[in-house]
Amino acid sequence: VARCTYSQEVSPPQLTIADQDYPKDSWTNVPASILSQYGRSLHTEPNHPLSITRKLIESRFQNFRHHNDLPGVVTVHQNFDSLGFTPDHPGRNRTDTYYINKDTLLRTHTSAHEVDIFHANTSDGWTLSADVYRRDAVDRSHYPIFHQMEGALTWDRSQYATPGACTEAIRQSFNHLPKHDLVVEDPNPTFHPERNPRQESHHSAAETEIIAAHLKRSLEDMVVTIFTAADKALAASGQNAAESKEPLKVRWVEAFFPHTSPSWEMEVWWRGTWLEVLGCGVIQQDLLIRAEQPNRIGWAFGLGLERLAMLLFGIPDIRLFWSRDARFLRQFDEEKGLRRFMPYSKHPAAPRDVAFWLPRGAEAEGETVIAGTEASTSSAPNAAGGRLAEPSVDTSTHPIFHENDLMEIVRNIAGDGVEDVRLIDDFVHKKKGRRSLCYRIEYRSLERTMTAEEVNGMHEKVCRELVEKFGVEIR
Ligand code: FA5
Ligand code: MG
Repeated sequence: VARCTYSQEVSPPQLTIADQDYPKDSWTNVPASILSQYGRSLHTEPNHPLSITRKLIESRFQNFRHHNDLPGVVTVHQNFDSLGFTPDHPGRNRTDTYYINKDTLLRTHTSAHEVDIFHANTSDGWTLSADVYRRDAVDRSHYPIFHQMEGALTWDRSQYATPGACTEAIRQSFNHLPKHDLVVEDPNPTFHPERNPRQESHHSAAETEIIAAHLKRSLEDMVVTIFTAADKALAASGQNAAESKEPLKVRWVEAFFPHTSPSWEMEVWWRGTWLEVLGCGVIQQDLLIRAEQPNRIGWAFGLGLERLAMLLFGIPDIRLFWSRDARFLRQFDEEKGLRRFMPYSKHPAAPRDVAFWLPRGAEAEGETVIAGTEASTSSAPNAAGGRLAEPSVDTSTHPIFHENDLMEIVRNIAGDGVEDVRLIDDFVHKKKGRRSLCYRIEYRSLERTMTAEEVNGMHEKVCRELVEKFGVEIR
């Protein structure tokens, strides 16, 4: 049930979300297509694969407190400042984030609640699952709303006679973690002074080492839990998928997050590629100090529930999670146990290309479109989806084109009838001094075959909006 309405630019000057009014301003950029999905809470819907996946992961974190109902509207402070994001961090850009107004947004990650939960201090370990919102690429593993689970475990140094005794307690706890025979690639040192520093003014090398070891082993074990369940599901379904024969493999990659250091991402080998499933690290002590827990030290992670659910059930397309089609929903049943997803008929794809000249002055020679802005909320500053033009462009008539603007136009028009949007050509015409881009849009419904007229109609609308909103010239 949609629990919100979208007010048009003209009147009234506010957005209503879950019965709460928010004044609009020049930052407001949440489209109706997003608001209409707000509050569906798939991660708590009984028998939904996201809910089943969440419960399975929660079962691995016993003695943790599990939070599942924090609302998605948060302050800019919660989402960014409280975590130590710098004022110029690219994740704050309106190209990447849905703003309700300049102070309020739809959370881009579950980390937005870390400081509040640490501050409440009701348990050493906790998880938090929720819907998160990002302006992002369109393809089979990206959707503008997805679900994350945040998790953290901290130890209170003040409970121990010496810091060394606390370190020893963490080691004891580590020694009791389940062992596994998962193949793990972890080629880098736990910390590195330039690439992945430990917090020297707060943590000893021994503390950093043992917290990191505890974190990695816990998350590896979580993956083992998921895949053991997946194997069982496969057996129960009597399926014999080729992918299951590949040995399970994970690897640790150095990463950067403002709220952890050192930091890593975990990737899982899936259908011939490394799929990133989570980010994590040793919690920034400054964050715990802000949360009035200066004596606590520990680890935190944030994982993508869809990514793991896709692995667990063999779900091939992220849009399926939003399906209300019984052919999808009836396949999942908590009582009957896990079963692999059986794809129902695949409808034909309808590719359409759109090629256009960017407005004059937007050629920004040599610069390429930066696709896949998934890392921009959390990662290094250079991981941002780049604006395409230099500031010298005249933006008085049109805003500067950003790839995510195209993604949103397509989503608003085609809804879940679009599977993938990608750049297939990008060149600068030297004589004309203009830059041309060509995108291929794959229209495909998961539920039915679309007619050529229908697809053409949507595609024409996309072209028209590109011209109207960004002043591009269709080639
Ligand atoms: C974060 O959001 C950090 N807040 C994670 C974190 C938490 C780090 C706590 C350290 C401590 P990232 O942007 O990489 O990081 O997203 C985390 C996970 O969410 C990704 O690994 C991926 O599994 C999932 N994810 C990210 N973008 C999408 C998307 N568009 N669609 C589906 N899943 C996504
Ligand atoms: Mg990432």
